[in-house]
Amino acid sequence: MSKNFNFIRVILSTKSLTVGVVLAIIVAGVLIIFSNKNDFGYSQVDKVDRGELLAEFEGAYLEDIKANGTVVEMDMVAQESEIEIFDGYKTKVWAYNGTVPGPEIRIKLGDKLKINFTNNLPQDTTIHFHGVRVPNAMDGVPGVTQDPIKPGEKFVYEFVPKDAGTYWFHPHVRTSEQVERGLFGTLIVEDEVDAKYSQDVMWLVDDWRMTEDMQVYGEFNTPMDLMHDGRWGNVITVNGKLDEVLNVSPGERIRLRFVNASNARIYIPNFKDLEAKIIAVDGMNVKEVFDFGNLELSPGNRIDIDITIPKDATGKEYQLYDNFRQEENKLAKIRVTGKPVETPEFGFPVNLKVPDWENATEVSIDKEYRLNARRKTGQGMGMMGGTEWTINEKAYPDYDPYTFKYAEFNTMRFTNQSARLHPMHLHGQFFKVIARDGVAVSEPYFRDTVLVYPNQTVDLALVPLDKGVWVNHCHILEHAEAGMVTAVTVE
Ligand SMILES: [Cu+2]
Repeated sequence: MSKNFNFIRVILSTKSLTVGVVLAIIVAGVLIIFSNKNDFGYSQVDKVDRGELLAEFEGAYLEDIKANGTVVEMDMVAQESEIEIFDGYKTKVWAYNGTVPGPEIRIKLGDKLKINFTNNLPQDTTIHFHGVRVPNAMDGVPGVTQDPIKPGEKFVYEFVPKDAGTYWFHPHVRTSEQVERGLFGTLIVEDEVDAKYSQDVMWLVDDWRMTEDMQVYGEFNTPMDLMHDGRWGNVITVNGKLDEVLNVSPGERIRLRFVNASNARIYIPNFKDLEAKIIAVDGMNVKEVFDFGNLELSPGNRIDIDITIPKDATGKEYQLYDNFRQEENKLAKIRVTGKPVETPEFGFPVNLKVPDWENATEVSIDKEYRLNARRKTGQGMGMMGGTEWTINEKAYPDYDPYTFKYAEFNTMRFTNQSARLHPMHLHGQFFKVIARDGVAVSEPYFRDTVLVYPNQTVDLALVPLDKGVWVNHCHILEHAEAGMVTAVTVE
C-alpha cells in the first residue's frame, strides 16, 4: 500500500514532473499493447509469420480440379418407403431411391457427378454433400445457397468433387427429422490406390429412436433432446442392418470406410483383437497412419481404416464395438472364411503435404464462436421446448456472419460455454485442429467436423480455397434445428 502511495506521490510531485511524464508515457504504452485485442479479448499479436504457415500449406490439397470429361449421371428420388430392419416388421422411412442407406455413389476423381433429383416427400428438402468441396450454389443450404426444393419439384446437382475420399449426403431442411427418417447416402470419390485393396467397403453407422412396433418415433426436437445432447436412439444399425457382417478371406487387405449418419450419437469404434490403421479422416488422407480405436466418430465424421486379415484367421470373427459411453455397443463384424490369399503389398496412401503447423498456436485467434444455450423468450413453450442453442449469443436464422480471407492463413476458436457436446461442422472447407483448451495438439490430418467437449475450447487453422457463403453448425441435428448455425463468407 505504502509503495503505491509513494508511487502516486512521485508522479504528482511537481519536483518530479519529468519522472512523472516518463512514467505516464510508459503506462500509456503498456495500456496500448494490452488493449491491442480483437473483439473477443485475444491478443492480435502474431508471434510467428503467417506467411511461413501459409507456405507450409502449399500443395496440401488442390485449389481446383481439372474435369476428366466423364459425367456420372443418375436419377435420385426422395420418397416415403418401407424397409425391414427387424425380421417380419416393415418400418416406414423416408429414403433416397427406396433404400436406407440410400445409394452408395462411387465415382473417380475428376468425374463430374450429375444428380437429377426429385422431391416426392411431403416437405421441402435439399441435398447437402457433406465434406465435398462443391461450387457454393451446390451446397444445398436453404436460405443461404439455394431455395428449398418443394414437394413435386426437381433440382439438378452437378459438380466435380475436388478431393478423393469418403463423403456422404443428406437433406439440409428439417434435418433432424429428415435424416432420422432415413434420408442419407454415401459418395465415394475413388483414387488410384483404392483399386489395390482386396475389398473396399462402406460401413455407415446410424442410430434410430424406435417405438415398440418398430416405427421411427414421430416426435422430433423434443424438449429433452434439445436440452441434452440431441436425439440418441435405442437401435443402432450398420448399413441399415442390426447384424452387418463382412465376409473376408485370410490375407485380404481391406479398406473400411465409416460414416456416422446418426442425429446425435457419437461412437468410438474399435476392434478389440484386430489391428487396424486409420488412413483417412473426414475424407482426406492422413499424413501418418495411426491406430484405430481411440478416435471419436461424431455425427458427420468419417474414418477410413486399412486392415490386413491375419493369414491364420480362418474361422475367426472380429467384432466391431463402440465404447464412447460406458455401455458397450456391438456394431458389426468381420467373418473370416476360406483359404488364405495373397496380401496386396503397397504403402499406406498418406498425404505427406498435410502441414504440421507446429507454430500455429503462436498466431492470434481471428474469430471466436461461443457455443451456448438459453431459454427461448417471447414465444413461450413452442415446438423447440424453450431451449435455443446459440453461437455468439445468436440463434439462427439470426447470426453474425464472419469473413475469412481466401487463400490466407486463418484461425478460429470454438468456446463451448455449455455442458453439452457439439460436433462443429464447417461446410466447404477443411481445417486442422491446433489446440484444445489452449494446449497445442498435433493431429496429422485435416477435418471438416470436430467434437467440442463441454466447457472446452478448440482452436483451428484453415486456408480457405473455396469462395462463397458456407454454414458452420453443430452436427447434433437437434442443436442445429434450435439455432446452432452460423455462416462464414470466404472472399
Ligand atoms: Cu451441439
